Order: sequence, then C-alpha cells, then structure tokens
Amino acid sequence: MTSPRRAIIASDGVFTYDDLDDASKRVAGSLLADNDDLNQTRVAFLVHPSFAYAAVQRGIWRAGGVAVPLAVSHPPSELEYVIRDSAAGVVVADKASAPALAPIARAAHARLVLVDDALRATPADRLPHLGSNRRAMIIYTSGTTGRPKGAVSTHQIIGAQIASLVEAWRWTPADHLLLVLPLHHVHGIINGLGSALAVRATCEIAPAFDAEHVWARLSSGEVTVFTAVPTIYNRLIASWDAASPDERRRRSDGVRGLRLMMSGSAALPVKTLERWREISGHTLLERYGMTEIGMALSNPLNGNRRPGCVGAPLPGVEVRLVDEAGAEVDDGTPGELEVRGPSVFLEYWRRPEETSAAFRDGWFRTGDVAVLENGSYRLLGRTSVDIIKTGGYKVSALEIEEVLRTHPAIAECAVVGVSDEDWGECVSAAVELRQGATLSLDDLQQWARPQLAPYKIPRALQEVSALPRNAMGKVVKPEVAGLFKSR
Ligand code: MCA
Ligand code: AMP
Repeated sequence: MTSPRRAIIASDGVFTYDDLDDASKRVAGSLLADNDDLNQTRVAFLVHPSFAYAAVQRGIWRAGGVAVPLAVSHPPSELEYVIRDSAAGVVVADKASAPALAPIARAAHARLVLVDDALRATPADRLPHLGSNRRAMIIYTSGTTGRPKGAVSTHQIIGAQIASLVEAWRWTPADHLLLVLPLHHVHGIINGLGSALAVRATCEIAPAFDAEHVWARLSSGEVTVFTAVPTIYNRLIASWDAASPDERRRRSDGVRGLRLMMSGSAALPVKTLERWREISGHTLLERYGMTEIGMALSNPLNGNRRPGCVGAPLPGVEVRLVDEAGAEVDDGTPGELEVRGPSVFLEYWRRPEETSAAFRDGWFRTGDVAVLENGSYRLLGRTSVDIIKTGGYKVSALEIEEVLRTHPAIAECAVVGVSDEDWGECVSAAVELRQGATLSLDDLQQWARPQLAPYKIPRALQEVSALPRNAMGKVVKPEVAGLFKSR
C-alpha cells in the first residue's frame, strides 16, 4: 500500500491532506462557535510558518471568514493598525504571539482564539457554501499615500492567481516545495503554499529563512521547487562561497536535481543570476507580480530565460504599456504597465476612492515602468520615488517619514531607497535636526523599533542643514538619494 501524500512538513510535524482537512474543519468549528457562517468577518491571524498556519488559513475560509494574515516581524503598533483597519472581529494567535495580541484584540473588541484550542475544537459538521465572489483575503501593502492599504481578493481571484501559476510552471502532485518566505505576502501565500496545496504536492515550510538550512535541504535530493527573493539568493551565494571545497561540490551537485528555481518580488541583478547559474546550473526563472494582481509576467518554464527581463504575460493575464495620457505606447517605448484579468484584486478595503484611482478604464495601474523588447518585458523603474523595495518588501517612504517626524530631535526629514547589492534598496533617512539636537543612527534605530517593522527602519542616516527642495518647496528625492551615494 502506498503511504498517503504528505501535504505539509514543518517544525510542528509531518501532515497528510486528510490531516489538513481535519485540522481546518476543527479551526472552522472553533471560529463558527454557534454560527452557521462567518459571513465575511475579518479574521486576523498571527501564526508562525507551520502546519498550524495552513490549517488556520483554510479554517477561516471554510467558516466563511476573510483571512487577514499578520506579519511575524511586526511590532505591536503595526499589528494593531491592521487589526483595526480591517475591523477584525476575530484574532487568532499562536502561543508565541498571544501575549502581544491579547491586549490589542481586547482593545479592538475582537474575539481572541488560541491556535492550540482551535486545533483541538470539535470539527464543524456543517460548513457554509462559499460563493466564489465572496471576499477571502486581505493583504496589507504599502502605497504612495498614507498607511498600508488592505488589498482584497475573493475566492475566485485567488483561484485564478493559482491556476495561472499551476499551468505556467507545471505544478504537479509530485512536486516538493521548500518554502522559506514570510506568510503575509502573495509570494509566500499564493506562489508558495497556495500553488503547492492546490495540486496536492508537498509543501515543506521552514520556520524562517536560514541559509545553511536551505542549502542542506536543497542538496537533499527531495526538493523539486524553490522560490525566493533576490536577497535570499545573495545570502545563499555568500554561504556557498564560505563553504569548504567538498561542501561546495556537494551543494552544487545536490541543487541541480530541482526542476524549478524562481526569483521575484524585486529586480534580480544579472550578477546574481549569473553567479547562481555557475553555482547551481540553474538559470533562475524571474517573474513579476504585485500584491494587487498576483503574478503578471514570467520568463518561460521551457525556453530562453532572458537575464534582466521578466518575460511575457502569464495565462489569463492581459498587460499593456501606456503613456501619461493613458495611450498605448509602441514596442520599444517605455510606458506604465497596466494589468487586466481575473487575477486582479477586488478593492482596497474600505477605500473606494483609492480603489477607483488605481484603475484606468478597467486596467490596474501598477506604477511600474517597463519596456517590451523582442517579446519580453523589462522593468525600468517606478512612477513614484516614494516606493522602496528592500529585501523583497515594499515600503512607503512617506509612511516612514510620518513616524520619523514624531522623533523629538527631528525637525524635518526625507526617506529614500538607496541602491544596495544585498537588499536591492536600503531605507535611508536625511534629517534636519532641531536646534541643539543630536541624533545617531543607532539611537534612531532603537527608537524606531517599537513603531516600525525591521525592514522599514532606516539603515543610513544623513544630517543636513536643509533638505534639497525645488522652487515649489518640494523635497527633491533624487538629490536626497545622491547625498547617500556620494558618501
Ligand atoms: C532586516 N534587516 C534589514 C532588512 N530587513 N536590514 C536592511 N534592510 C532590510 N530590508 C536587518 C534586521 O534588522 C536585522 O538586523 C538583520 O537584518 C537580520 O534580520 P532578519 O529579519 O532576521 O532578516 P532576515 O531574516 O535575514 O531577512 C532577510 C530576508 C527577508 C529573508 C531576505 O527580508 C525576507 O524574507 N524577505 C522576503 C520578503 C517577501 O516575501 N516579499 C514578498 C512581497 P540586526 O541584526 O541589526 O537586528 S512582494 C510580493 O508578494 C509580490 C506579489 C511579488 O512579486 O512577489
Ligand atoms: P508588493 O507591493 O510587495 O507586492 O510588490 C510589488 C512590486 O514589486 C512591483 O510593483 C514591482 O515594483 C516589484 N517587483 C516584483 N517582481 C519584480 C521583478 N521581478 N523585478 C522588478 N521588480 C519586481
């Protein structure tokens, strides 16, 4: 007799698809309590990457709730923002996160459910019917205005996003994914966990990224698919470089057996692609996506993967490049990338004006500028200088500036992303100090820690007597970035 397929391998054990079905029914039972249907109640959950995470996510869906994943790395103030903004009626916490979440849930009048209790609850015997147009998930993402916004997707949208990837990248039940990404973003949730579980493959979830552990697993011969951000590949390259000659050979031989290695969430430097090819024999498949649209463009699974390019539209996705007036540009001319199709998000949660501003004639405006060259798109930059990509995370310069302005020593500030080999861009702050005040980078970082996620905290600080401004008095961000480059 063949053993049942393993759905999830994680620090909390090895689990089959039947286990996942049972556990998610228990979670649904616990969430539903005496109700028939959560009726799109937002359920914010903070569960470290594990089997329990998958069981809770699926349990929320089965109970008719909207899953709002919280970030393990976020300080309480950011968790509270998401819980309040999403108007979560229930907060699910694992053991490690319960102390931080309990007071927030109480203050927000949300019911607190502990994961261990939910997993031991009586399975729901009747589950609600889930129409595919119901809201299913809200992922918070930074934008060019204010605080992060919740991007809402329905069950149909999530299904379309996953179906497109399964088709393009030929996921099969024989696949074994090694997942090392955080599980509050599309890359980890859709490209990783969602795709693997949709085809009943095995998803091996690491508790966090650790280069040595990843190398051990990639060279084990068991893993078939790996997806990560460029910073992670840089770390893996550094770890390979530091290994002994024997160990390097073992790693390189082992990793060759994977069928697919992908990179995304930020531009993959050609240098990283080439070095990885030398080490592993794999030309990384680079693709392009965004929280609001899932994945849009991809280099081919079979065929020429062009370094520095993100390929062609994925199945079901339409894209166009337009000028500032919204007119389509010719091939070879840069334009803003717009996307249309069943995988595009529904709305920004409770932000109708921002939702309608994000679309032009039914097309979602990504804010990314690209050019089409010989059938493949190449990204050139963004329409806004206030979006920073660091370690694969999107952060808003304006949001960080708002926080920094509350520092007692800071009179005015400007935050920019400065190119960095390891992180892609590094969050960097130029500050005008109040008279007589002093401020070190270390002090600023300590001060910011309770208020900002680690990847939003400035990594460089430059004191200026006056920020560079144009005739209108607006800070000239490229000049601010120049202050750091010239150091
Ligand atoms: C952390 N540190 C940083 C940054 N992040 N320093 C500079 N810039 C940063 N961005 C610092 C920490 O403060 C700490 O410093 C030290 O680095 C180690 O922190 P840790 O959190 O442990 O970092 P890490 O685990 O090494 O994280 C690196 C990472 C992580 C694994 C690359 O950033 C990561 O998982 N990135 C993936 C993000 C992702 O999934 N993005 C997808 C969203 P100290 O030691 O001094 O305290 S985009 C998306 O979903 C779209 C749809 C798409 O296209 O995919
Ligand atoms: P997020 O809002 O975190 O979902 O990040 C989406 C953004 O990441 C996009 O708008 C792009 O700016 C960037 N991005 C994603 N994939 C790539 C890629 N392969 N190359 C360059 N930028 C990318």
